[in-house]
Amino acid sequence: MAESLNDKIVLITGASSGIGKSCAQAFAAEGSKLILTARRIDRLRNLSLSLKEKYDTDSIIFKLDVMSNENVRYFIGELPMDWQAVDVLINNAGLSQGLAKVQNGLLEDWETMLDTNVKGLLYVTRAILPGMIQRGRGHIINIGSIAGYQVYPGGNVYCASKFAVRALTEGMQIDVVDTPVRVSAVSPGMVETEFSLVRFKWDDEEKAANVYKGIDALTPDDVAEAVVFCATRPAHVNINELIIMPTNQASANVIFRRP
Ligand code: NDP
Ligand code: 8X3
Repeated sequence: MAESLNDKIVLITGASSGIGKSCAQAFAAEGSKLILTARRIDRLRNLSLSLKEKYDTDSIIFKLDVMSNENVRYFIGELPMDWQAVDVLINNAGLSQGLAKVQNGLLEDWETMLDTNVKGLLYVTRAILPGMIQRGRGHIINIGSIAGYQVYPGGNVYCASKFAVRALTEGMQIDVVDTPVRVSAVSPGMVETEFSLVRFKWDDEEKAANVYKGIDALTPDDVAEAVVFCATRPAHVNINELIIMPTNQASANVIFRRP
């Protein structure tokens, strides 16, 4: 029987935008209780209010920078008692910075990507997973990427970080194989969000918009639907990995664009 998400506690990192925000909306529609985290707290406040209005969702918001383990530990310590038994963790916070070749790359961009996409995911998981194992229930859903399967020009370090997310997903599946806890990865191709604006550091809106030119990219809602699908499988079923692409994208490097 499909798992109900009603009243489940769902923790989302990077809920202030894009896929994380859409996940918040999709899980709210399923009746879940939400822990919404990101650095831009104002956005979370607005999201929380709108979910209350639309779905009568109970949610709490936290300013959380996943790059800092100190910040993650503080956040965990601040969680109210009745919000501590997280049922679903969506490790979504992530970003790319630049498209430079390695020989021209900026060290601070590499560090931001690796600290967020890899170490941040690990910090949050390390804080939440032991409780799931102890309670004998829980589901971790990592947002990977097609960039975790194939490398594209200029993708070097971002792709490496998403290859790492894939390896960590597999590693965690091995680590919890003797427990009822599930670990899944949802790995999208091109999704139209703030991702490209962030990649170009909010400096070049036209360049960011061109990434999605001539193709019907995935929407963040498409991805959220896939995440809900993973989370609602019966308890004995785990979706190990789910790759979801726009119809006109065959791989990280093969994209058909309308002229
Ligand atoms: P957005 O830029 O729209 O959203 C990224 C989210 O991550 C924001 O909410 C941002 O919140 C949060 N975030 C970034 N850095 C940190 C940090 N240090 N601590 C906490 N939160 C952080 O992009 P997407 O929705 O597209 O990206 C979400 C995930 O999906 C990422 O992991 C990305 O790699 C992945 N992905 C995206 C694809 C795409 O084409 N868009 C395709 C495949 C995967 P804030 O800035 O407020 O902290
Ligand atoms: C983000 C999508 O376009 O960099 O993971 O492969 S892309």
